[in-house]
Amino acid sequence: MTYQYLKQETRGNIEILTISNPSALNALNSNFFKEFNSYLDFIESYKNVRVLIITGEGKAFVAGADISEMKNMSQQKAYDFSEIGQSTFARLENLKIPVIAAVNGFALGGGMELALSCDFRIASSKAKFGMPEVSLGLIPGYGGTQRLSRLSNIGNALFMQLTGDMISADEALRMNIVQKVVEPEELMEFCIRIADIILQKGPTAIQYLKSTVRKGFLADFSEGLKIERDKFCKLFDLDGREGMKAFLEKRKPNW
Ligand code: CO8
Repeated sequence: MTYQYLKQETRGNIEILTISNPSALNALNSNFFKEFNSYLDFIESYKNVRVLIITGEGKAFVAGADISEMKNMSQQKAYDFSEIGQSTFARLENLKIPVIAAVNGFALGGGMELALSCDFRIASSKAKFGMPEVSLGLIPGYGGTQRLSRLSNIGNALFMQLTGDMISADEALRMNIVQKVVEPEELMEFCIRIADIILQKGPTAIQYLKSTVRKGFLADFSEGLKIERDKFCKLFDLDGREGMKAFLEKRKPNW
């Protein structure tokens, strides 16, 4: 399938998705969300894809929602635009497979919210993060008010969102917003290396791990433990049997 705002590359079991609208710093408009949802349909149905990496073309990861599209929106249209973004990013967050944000440049507003919806973030040392909505007289509308405080802490979330200031990749690392900072030219290869490590693990275990952590994070602690033991025991009839046998036989598992 060909897209206007997305570039797709498959490397074995790894998918690299590049958001591509560089003349507007990859700003997210309504058509982007239509395309992205049909791309997610593809990812959900194409079982060969086991890790997804998302990046942006040019100097931005994504510089936010498209301000030129939003400027004349009615309240109802803005509500709908927020809902589309929220549901799309929730869908991304809940994909069965791990999703890595390869943050190459500006990740602002809706772009930072997109990065926050991925499972973890690897940043180029040139990346900049920010939630500048208040500078436009707005607040974040794609989940940023909720995800950032859960991921980092409430002080960091309020600091970033009340000032609207941009922070460097190193500051984002200190705030637990990103997991690693690498040189720009190493960003994609580094993400692929991480994806390759994940591909060596039990494929069902990886999916169970992701859903257990994600569901448990939103549940209370004892419910989280229940989710964990339900998934844990199922793996004894799935990847776990072969993984443990292979360890004892001193060979690679054959999953
Ligand atoms: N929307 C539309 N166009 C954009 C956006 C954007 N978010 N960001 C950049 N562009 C465009 C610029 O207008 C410019 O277009 P043109 O060449 O036609 O003038 C082009 O991209 C290049 O940008 P700059 O010339 O500004 O590039 P600089 O390197 O000088 O500056 C910045 C880069 C600092 C990233 C600057 O472009 C900037 O501040 N961008 C806006 C960032 C921003 O405010 N983002 C938040 C948007 S609001 C949001 O994301 C809310 C999400 C929730 C929505 C809920 C639904 C209702």
